[in-house]
Amino acid sequence: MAIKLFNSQTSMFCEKVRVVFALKTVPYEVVDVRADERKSLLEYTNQRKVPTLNYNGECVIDSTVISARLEKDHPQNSIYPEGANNKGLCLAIEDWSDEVLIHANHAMRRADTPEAKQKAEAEWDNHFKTLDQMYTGKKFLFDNKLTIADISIFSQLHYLYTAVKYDVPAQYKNVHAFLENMRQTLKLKSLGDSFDAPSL
Ligand SMILES: N[C@@H](CCC(=O)N[C@@H](CS)C(=O)NCC(=O)O)C(=O)O
Repeated sequence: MAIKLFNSQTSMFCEKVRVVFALKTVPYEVVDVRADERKSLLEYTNQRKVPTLNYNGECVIDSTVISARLEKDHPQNSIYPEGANNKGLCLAIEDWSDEVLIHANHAMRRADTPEAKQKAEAEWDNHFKTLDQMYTGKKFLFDNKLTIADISIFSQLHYLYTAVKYDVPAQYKNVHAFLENMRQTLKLKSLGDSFDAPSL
């Protein structure tokens, strides 16, 4: 049996999962859902969301569930920090990033009037302030070790940069430093590239 990832190269949640696969060096096949307008995904799962995994015959949906499942079966290079307190905090930040930053990304992408753009910028500005404080003096959030919290945050910021084409304002120096750290960690030639390496 093989592992198949129903993937869209531009989806931030798919990028999150591709990074986890690479960290753990777990091989997988890619099904590009854009190639057949999600027909094979719909046939397999009766729903449209990616990332979806055919995990040796078992259907696993949602980037958080997929990441947790990969961690359970492939514990090498853990995506979580040490200790129950930090793990709980890490999961909460993963969820915040996936549910809250995505909202800001959608708002910015869909902003089609100056008022909507201003509102979306204000929403992101709040999040940049939070992120800039979170990354003060830190390469990564937990013990300077890359975790799923950093990966989730990066995938949203990366989408903002690549797909929404919005630059993080220069004043948020810690956010810029984090993006550069992640670019180097993921061995991306430029921040404009999407991540799809098989290992790290
Ligand atoms: N919470 C889900 C979100 C997945 C999601 O929203 N995927 C988007 C692509 S970024 C999608 O496939 N949307 C298509 C649709 O809803 O029809 C996760 O973490 O995987």
